[in-house]
Amino acid sequence: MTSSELVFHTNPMSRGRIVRWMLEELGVEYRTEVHEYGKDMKSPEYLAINPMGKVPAIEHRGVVVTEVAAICAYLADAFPDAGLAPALDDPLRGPYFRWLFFASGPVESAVTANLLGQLPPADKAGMVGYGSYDQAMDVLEQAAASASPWLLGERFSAADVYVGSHVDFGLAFKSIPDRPAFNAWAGRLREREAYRRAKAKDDALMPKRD
Ligand SMILES: N[C@@H](CCC(=O)N[C@@H](CS)C(=O)NCC(=O)O)C(=O)O
Repeated sequence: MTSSELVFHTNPMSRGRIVRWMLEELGVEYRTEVHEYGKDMKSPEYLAINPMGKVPAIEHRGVVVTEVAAICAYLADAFPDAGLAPALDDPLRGPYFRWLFFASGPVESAVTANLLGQLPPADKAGMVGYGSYDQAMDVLEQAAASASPWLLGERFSAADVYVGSHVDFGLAFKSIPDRPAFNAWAGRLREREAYRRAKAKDDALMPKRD
């Protein structure tokens, strides 16, 4: 790997699709390395990149970044010309981080617990980071409803890519409720050129069925 190269570690059936979309929004050059589930992702070589043995991960200028939300935020800052992160002195940086972290923590945890049938008892909402599944979905819906057209207003950002991907996947896999605000925002996101390009590239990497 040359020090300026951007390497994208992924599998087309993974959250790596979110990072692919982010990379396509940035319009930067990158090299894709596909890792198979199982032995490949748990190999010493890959564990040296991501000790979780999970995809996605990126390597950029000798820096490894894992965790989709962190990768999106890192890339937006690393390639400022694309304008996908509010500048340091821009007050929109507040809601930008708020929604990125809200989706990567509370939303992701609530959706997973719900899918696994492991939601905590209602009387424990005060100590659960996402409160309850319904509460997390209601606040996510408020975010979606405020997206006009994007989460930060006129300005499309990495938060649309990351938080919007939770809504997009959630609707597709029925892991979030089917609500008008979710559909309206996801509909706008799916129209984006970069979204379509990323989807086509990952679809082309899917295992062929005979
Ligand atoms: N919190 C991580 C989750 C990454 C993750 O769970 N990736 C899954 C695919 S979507 C994976 O690589 N699973 C393989 C395994 O754990 O063996 C992120 O946001 O990047």
